[in-house]
Amino acid sequence: MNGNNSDQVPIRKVPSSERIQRIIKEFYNEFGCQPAFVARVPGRVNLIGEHIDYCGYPVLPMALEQDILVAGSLTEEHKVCIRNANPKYVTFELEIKAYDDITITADKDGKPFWYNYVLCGLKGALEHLNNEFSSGLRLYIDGNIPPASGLSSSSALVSAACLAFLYAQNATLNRTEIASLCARCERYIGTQGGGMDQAIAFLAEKYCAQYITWNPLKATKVVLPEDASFVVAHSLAEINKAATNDYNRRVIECRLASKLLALSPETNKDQSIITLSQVQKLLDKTLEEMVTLVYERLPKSIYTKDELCKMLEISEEEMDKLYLTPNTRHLTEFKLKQRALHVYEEALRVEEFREICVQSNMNGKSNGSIRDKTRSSGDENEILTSLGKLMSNSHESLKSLYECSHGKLDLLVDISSKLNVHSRLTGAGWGGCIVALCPNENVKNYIEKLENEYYVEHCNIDKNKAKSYIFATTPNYGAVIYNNQ
Ligand code: ADP
Ligand code: NG1
Repeated sequence: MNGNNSDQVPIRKVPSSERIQRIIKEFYNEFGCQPAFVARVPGRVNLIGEHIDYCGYPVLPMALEQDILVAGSLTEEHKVCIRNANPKYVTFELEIKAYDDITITADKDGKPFWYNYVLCGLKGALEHLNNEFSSGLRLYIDGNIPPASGLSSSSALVSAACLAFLYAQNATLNRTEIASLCARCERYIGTQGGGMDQAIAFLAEKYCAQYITWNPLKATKVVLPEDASFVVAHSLAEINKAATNDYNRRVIECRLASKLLALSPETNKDQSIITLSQVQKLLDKTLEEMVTLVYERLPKSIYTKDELCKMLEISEEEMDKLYLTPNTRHLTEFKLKQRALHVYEEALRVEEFREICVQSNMNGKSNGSIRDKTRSSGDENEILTSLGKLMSNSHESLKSLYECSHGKLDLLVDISSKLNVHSRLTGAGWGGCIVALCPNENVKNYIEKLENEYYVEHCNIDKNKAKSYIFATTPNYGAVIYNNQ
């Protein structure tokens, strides 16, 4: 990984920022030697396109300033020593031989131990290296992405660990390859994620969001309207995705919906069709036509496992093996119509959102471009309102069709709406954060009002503390290695 090629993870001189200097100092205090490098992987906020990456549809995230830093140094012992700057995360050490030997376990409540995310990254790296590695690693981790909040703290951790190990072994890997590798290896934690988080972590660029497409993985810049600010606000409800089956349940409901939609004499035995985008391609229909097809072919609100087996002409064992995950095999009822409708309609919203940004950019009214003096503030308002409405519709769909919202997220969205600001839950949901689209000139006022009306009045939180749960953000850089050598 030499980092000189633009396809590769960049390698930069160690910056003098307070946080980097602190991790270097703490690493020394902990291990008695200097780190050889620091890997940095950012969190992300998804602007639109929720729960559709694993269905094969494009998403539109941007990287945050908040990140996971991993300082590392090589050791001759074939061992990995993992420490965290935050004392609530326990120390862990592991002898490394082969990826097969790395097992990922959960605590007694079914929640993965924090270091398991690091182990996922190491396991992926070892797999990529075919177990050929020359040294062990000391790792010291410091993160400031709010955990379990839909801002992708877990993927940043997995990706930073994988990147650190590969870099330490001098592996060559471009950014798309490592993003795909990290998406695959995070699944060892038990959730069948789609790859959005790892893709934006490695492919993000400053000043623009990315339109991410799959097979092959590709990121295309989306310049956001200059007068738009994106504000992230935490609902104060946390949820660890891997500790419940809520996420995987949605993944498999989408798989089963794909199977039923594809049911026709020529396709029903085609076991390779498991995503809603594959069915769309197979049937050669538009997204709008797919919405109509969902109403025709998936009329029921609930499908039982028995009837699905009959319709798909498979046994229960085959169904378990082909489509379900260990934590969804016991389920007996599935919602297919609601999930498929959300996916096709959300995919349409992503296309519209991107198109509006592209148009607004072409008309010379965006970041980095020369201002078009002929554009009126009325035009600007119209653009932001159109984008905002797509975000509000996305939230409504996630709440009612996908059922992945939370009362606290809905309250934040409602308060925002009363303040004339459109917003939506971001990330997996069931807690975590909203992202709001706010005209630049209203940001201060919006944040101030949300602090009072949500955090102080509703959550009984001190005004100063409230400030730490809400922030305006702009698109940031992707992963980087810092090394002075
Ligand atoms: P997210 O939406 O933030 O990715 P997840 O539920 O997938 O949420 O993962 C959150 C988990 O990731 C935390 O419970 C913790 O185990 C781990 N994690 C996140 N940030 C850190 C950190 N800075 N240090 C250690 N572990 C972390
Ligand atoms: P977060 O919010 O980071 O847990 C998860 C998935 C994404 C995507 C979103 C919903 C993982 C690692 N991430 O993100 O792939 O499906 O939910 O859009 O599973």
